[in-house]
Formats: sequence, C-alpha cells, structure tokens
Amino acid sequence: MAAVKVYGMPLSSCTARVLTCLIEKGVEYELIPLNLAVGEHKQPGYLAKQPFGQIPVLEDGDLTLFESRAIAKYVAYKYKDQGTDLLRHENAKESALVVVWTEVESQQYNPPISTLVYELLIKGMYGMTTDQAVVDAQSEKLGKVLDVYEARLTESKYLAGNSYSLADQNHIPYTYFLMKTPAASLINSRPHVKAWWEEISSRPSFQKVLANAANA
Ligand code: GS8
Repeated sequence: MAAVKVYGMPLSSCTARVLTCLIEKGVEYELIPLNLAVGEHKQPGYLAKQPFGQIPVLEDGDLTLFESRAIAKYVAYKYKDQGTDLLRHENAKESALVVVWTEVESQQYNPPISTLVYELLIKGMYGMTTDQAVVDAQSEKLGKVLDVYEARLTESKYLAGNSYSLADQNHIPYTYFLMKTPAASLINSRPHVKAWWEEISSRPSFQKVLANAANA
C-alpha cells in the first residue's frame, strides 16, 4: 500500500491538481474515492481531516493536509530531488518567480475561470440554468488576465521562466474544463497562451490523471 493517501474524486479539479503533481514527481499514492453525491465529505470522520468538508485531503504518515495548492507545494518540496524540479528551489530568483506566478493563478486566474466552469459546465450537469450576465462579466475578467499571460508568454516559454514549474501546473485542471465550453475561445484566440496550454496539458502526468479517471 502506498504511503501517501489522497481522498478525493479522480477528476475533480482540485483533486486532479494534487494527482498531477504526485505523478509529475514520481510519487506513489493511493486514491481513496469519496462520494460527494451522498455527502461522504461532510461526515465527522472526514471533517476531522478537512474541517471545511471539501476535497482533496492528502495524508502522508501522521501529516494531514488540505488545500490543493498547499498540498502540491508540499509534494514538490518534499520530493524536490526527484522528478521535475517544479519549485526551482536552488535559485532564489527563479523560485521567487514560481511563487509570483502560482499566486497569480490562485488570485487572478482561478476566481473567473472557476466561476465560468461552474456556469458553463457544472450547472448544466445538475439541470440548472447558466447566468449569461455572470458568464459575460467573468469572461471579460479572465480575458484581461489572459492578455497579461499572452504578453508574459511572448517573453518566456512558461509563466515563471523557460522551464515548466508548479505555476504552470496549477492551471491545468480548471483550464481543461474551460476548454470543454464556448469560453475555450478565450484561450484559443491568444496564440502564445494556446501553445502554452497545448504543451502543458499534453504532459504525461496530466494525461495519466485523465486515463486513470476514465478507468476508475
Ligand atoms: C477548494 C476545494 C474545493 O472547492 C482546494 O483544495 O484547493 N481551495 C480548495 N473542492 C470542491 C471540489 S472541486 O475540486 C469540493 O469539495 N466541493 C464540495 C463542497 O464544497 O461541498
């Protein structure tokens, strides 16, 4: 049995963020699926691990962590000497840029993209109606963020410089879902962003997350 356990759903965006990181770093893990539909994430046993009742959670021995970005950072740091160097930990300047662009993902990119995915994809799955005013406002907001990305990716191949890092990786799950909606045009209309997306989403780590989810 693997030492690292992840509680979550294989294709939920935050679980996928953690699984992509574990695979990229070559860390064995056991995924313990939770059935959100029946509220397994709101049961006392699980709330003791994640007091906000959300997925994912990572357990590594006696350490229990939640918040997918914090988990990914922990994995990238603990296993810094194996797999892809996601943090550039040996270079203060490069690692600072990784921190900047991981913050940009969380503070600028995630709010509009997660709202768009909810409006354009998730609501439909539950028979709810998309609010077009929200879609328009959030598309405009995400478009402005992506204009900054387009300029940045004209200067460097990846967000934090010329090699792939945690900053790029944290974008993958929500962008994957956005690409299944009409708002994919926000990515496809910006050539450098489009090329970056095609490159990062085709990495074997994320492709394995998708394949594992399809076989689950
Ligand atoms: C968000 C977790 C989250 O929203 C993180 O881990 O990054 N900031 C946290 N999890 C969702 C599934 S999306 O992958 C979830 O658990 N939703 C069910 C609920 O909130 O009840």
